[in-house]
Amino acid sequence: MRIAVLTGAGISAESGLATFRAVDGLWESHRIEDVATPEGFAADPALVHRFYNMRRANAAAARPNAAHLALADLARRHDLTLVTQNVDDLHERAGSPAVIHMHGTLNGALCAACGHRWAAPAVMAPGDPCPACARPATRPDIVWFGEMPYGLDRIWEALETADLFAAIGTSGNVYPAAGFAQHARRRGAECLELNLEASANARDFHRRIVGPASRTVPEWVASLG
Ligand code: BV8
Repeated sequence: MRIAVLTGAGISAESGLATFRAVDGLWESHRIEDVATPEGFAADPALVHRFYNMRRANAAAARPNAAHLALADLARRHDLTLVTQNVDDLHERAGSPAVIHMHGTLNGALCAACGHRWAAPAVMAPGDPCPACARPATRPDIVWFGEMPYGLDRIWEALETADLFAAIGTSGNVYPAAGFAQHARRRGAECLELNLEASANARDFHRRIVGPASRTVPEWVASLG
């Protein structure tokens, strides 16, 4: 069976990482949409680096939970494409072999001048020189609002060939990820969401399993055989 899974901040909530909606989209009294944008970075790179340095430290201190581990197990028994909106590395640390980080990663750094990518240091600051071109044009390798998500060709392909699509711990507010269920459903996939409550795109799913991911995801994975 071909399975495509999309995860959001809710799968990492029980690992202690705050979701976006939990902080009602505010951070240091800034709207997330203002901090996580190229304009926000240009306006105040120190603030944006502070935001990501904090999240990088939180992610490093967190541990994968039973939901991350169950998805790593699922990949050993089924043809699984795992897509995450999350920028933490908890899927990898749980043992998932291939993770598509469509919104980038906290552990990645990018040079806006030459496109060079390298492993981000724990703390990044404005003016850090790029290791390749030495220009002070470094930024977190994160996809901000208004920027093109990564891996979309592979994601569309997986959604078009999936027998089963599951969205786990995502509120369905951010596009194009929030359109994935409809895309898969139109091509015949069975669509399921696992969440504490109905998401904003709940109508795109055939079924919903309500509860904390650390319980519902292992149970769901076990039910797939
Ligand atoms: C794009 C990285 C073009 C940053 C993120 C106007 C101007 C410009 C753009 C737009 C616009 N209007 C719309 C857009 C598009 C925009 C968008 O969707 N905006 C929204 C605000 C309306 N999207 C973009 O700009 C994207 N790029 O459109 O490019 C394009 C167009 C078409 C095709 C291709 C390209 C880029 C968006 C990426 C932004 N970057 N992340 C960072 O992380 O700091 S988004 C960020 O927020 C996350 O990555 C994630 O995607 C989103 C948060 O969503 P969730 O993961 O769902 O988290 P949330 O807190 O919302 O929900 C948690 C859920 O978990 C809840 O449902 C809760 O009930 C549940 N939960 C909680 N605990 C548990 C649980 N479930 C189970 N168990 C638990 N224990």
